[in-house]
Amino acid sequence: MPTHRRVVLAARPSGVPTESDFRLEESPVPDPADGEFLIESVYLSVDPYMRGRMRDVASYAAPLQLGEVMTGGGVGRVAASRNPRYAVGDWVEGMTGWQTHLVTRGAGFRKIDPTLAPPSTALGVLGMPGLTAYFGLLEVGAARAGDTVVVSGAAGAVGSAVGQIAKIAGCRVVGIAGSDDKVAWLTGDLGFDAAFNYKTESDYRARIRDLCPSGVDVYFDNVGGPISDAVMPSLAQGARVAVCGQISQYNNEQAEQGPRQWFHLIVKRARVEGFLVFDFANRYDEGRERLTGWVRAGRIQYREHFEDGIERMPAAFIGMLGGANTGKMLVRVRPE
Ligand code: NAP
Ligand code: FER
Repeated sequence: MPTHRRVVLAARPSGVPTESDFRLEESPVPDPADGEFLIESVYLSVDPYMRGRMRDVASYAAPLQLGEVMTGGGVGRVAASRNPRYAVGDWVEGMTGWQTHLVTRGAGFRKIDPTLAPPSTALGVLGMPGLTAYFGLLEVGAARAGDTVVVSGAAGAVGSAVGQIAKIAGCRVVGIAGSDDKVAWLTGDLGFDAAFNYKTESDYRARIRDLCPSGVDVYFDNVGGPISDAVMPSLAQGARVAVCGQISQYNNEQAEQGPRQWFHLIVKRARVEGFLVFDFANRYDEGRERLTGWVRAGRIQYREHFEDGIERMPAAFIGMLGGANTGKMLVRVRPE
């Protein structure tokens, strides 16, 4: 008998989350009622935003309650259906939560075509992170041919796509990431013009200045903190800072001081703009189509880091927050 297994929020973390903040629960697999279908999860996503959902602070969604299934996107297959629009075997993507099974009427789910690309990519380069890179770079950052683009968190799901889209757009690209292997991937395989390891570099500011002699036209910020402070003095005239994420701050219980390097915004007539990928929801089809074309043509490469088994969700999430992933961090719940 298959069992429905799910990971719930057991305690609100203080600082870096630990395994004891999560709990694995089991119950019988539910049956779909009329109009519903049953999804068997195959890949589940762990994403930085989930750290925010664990706090007792309202945002675009109400905070998770203790005992609730962790929020998250997933890809799976229809295992039973009483909904005429979904047939057994269909691949679907949507907000499954951290669980092996889900019964739904289909709201927020879409079918994916496994012949276009591996289904797991619907959570990474062809999913929310890829769309974030596409719209954040081209719309918010307004990257244009000839621009110098700096991206932090460069070897992650969003950052690795940002750099490659920027190359396609004719930009010069500099990445900042947390290991020599990540840097080697960016410059050796993905076509970044330069990259450095912030964990072994003592003077970020000088390094960025050296790598961007004509200044930074677009800074795609995934991390915030000291890395972002160090980019500001190198902004070019009319620069755009697209604030996508601030992961260096997500485990802080007390907000850090800053940002304080904003005098440079005056001198450089620069614009800083935060955004959420959801702002572009009415253009997702366009974004997915272009990303799919680039991936299929080999112009965008991607990597996935897989952990195996629903019980590895907390470890995958904690690992991702600490930089264990190159590319997109995913959990494989069952074989395809
Ligand atoms: P990811 O980059 O695949 O994984 C997170 C990475 O963050 C880790 O691999 C780690 O790599 C890096 N990191 C962790 N702590 C850090 C620190 N103190 N300083 C610098 N880097 C640190 O995750 P993702 O899903 O692509 O998300 C990247 C960023 O985009 C996050 O900030 C996320 O919140 C944001 N995001 C925003 C939106 C939106 O709509 N605005 C949507 C999706 C994602 P290193 O080894 O390099 O440290
Ligand atoms: C993210 C960081 C923050 C993200 C969403 C948010 C989708 C939104 C937070 C909020 O509205 O409180 O990486 O990805």
